[in-house]
Amino acid sequence: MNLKIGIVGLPNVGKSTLFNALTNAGALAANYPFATIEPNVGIVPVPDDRLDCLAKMYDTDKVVPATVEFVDIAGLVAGASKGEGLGNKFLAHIRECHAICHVVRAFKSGDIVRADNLPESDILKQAKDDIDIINLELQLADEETKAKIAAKRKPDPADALIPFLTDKPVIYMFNVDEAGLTDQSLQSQLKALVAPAQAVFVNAKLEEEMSGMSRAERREFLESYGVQEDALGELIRAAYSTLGLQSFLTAGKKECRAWTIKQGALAPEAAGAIHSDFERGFISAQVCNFSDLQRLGSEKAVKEAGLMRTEGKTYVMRDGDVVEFRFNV
Ligand SMILES: Nc1nc2c(ncn2[C@@H]2O[C@H](COP(=O)(O)OP(=O)(O)O)[C@@H](O)[C@H]2O)c(=O)[nH]1
Ligand SMILES: [Mg+2]
Repeated sequence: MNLKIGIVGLPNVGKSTLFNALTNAGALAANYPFATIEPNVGIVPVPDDRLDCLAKMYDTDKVVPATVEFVDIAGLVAGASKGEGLGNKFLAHIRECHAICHVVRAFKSGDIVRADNLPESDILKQAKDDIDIINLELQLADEETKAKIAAKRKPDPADALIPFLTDKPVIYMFNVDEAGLTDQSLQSQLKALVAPAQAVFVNAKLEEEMSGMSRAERREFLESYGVQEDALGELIRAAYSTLGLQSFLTAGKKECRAWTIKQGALAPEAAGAIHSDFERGFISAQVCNFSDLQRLGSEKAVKEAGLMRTEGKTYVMRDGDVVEFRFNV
């Protein structure tokens, strides 16, 4: 599956800055050309150290990471449903998204005015007000959709399949300033504000400054601010866990590749992520765990250690499984 995430939030919270940083980070992380389909849509490879390791081990010709598509959705302001600002027509773009990344301003800057033009006073209270505005607009957009459906003279069965915005899982991305990055008290209060939804904390300005840096440089740079992972890594981790996703790997001379599947998926379903024929004609899966492969250094060594398994139709896939499927079509 190609994970798709829509970025929403009030104006001037840092959405576009983050969108640019996320797409840039992905391009660098995997040294893989990302596609900007439209100025506000970008496909980003999921950074995965395991793939780099496998690529070396198998002297691979081609590395294919899993991908995430980001959509930067502009135009949401208070009253968007009544046509304020650009209105809410851009929300159509998030109907197809698996999750929403809701960017919330939690930095202080005299230069960058808040959407409501109010002076910055209380980060926590203003973050809550901002979140409520966006969530209300999402709710109103859904009500508008429901009203349109109800107004139809003849019921349309396809309407039952319309995805509502308020049903989408939300990950809150708080755009904090440098102090906020390590302010545990502020972070736990912001977390509590949105629980049980997941919260991640990033500094869009720093993320922007890292454009052009290698992965190692990015790590070092972030560490100097007390940060472990960049915004892309944080967001993807939160999205995988919120959506109950995991990845498995395929490895060989021709190609090393990461695939995204649901947690709890059985082997045939995982095979189906590669090709529907693989699922239909599934016979078995040769499976070992990435950590064994990494520790022992080669597929041969894993086999000799008795750690290569043959699994059948009822095998429950695990994150980091390195798999070769046997199938018959
Ligand atoms: N001080 C500060 N400014 C930021 C930060 N993130 C974004 N900005 C600035 O805020 C302004 C609006 O950012 P933008 O990404 O365009 O916001 P959008 O309207 O949500 O897309 C720009 O001038 C950014 O440089 C941040 O973390 N700290
Ligand atoms: Mg913008």
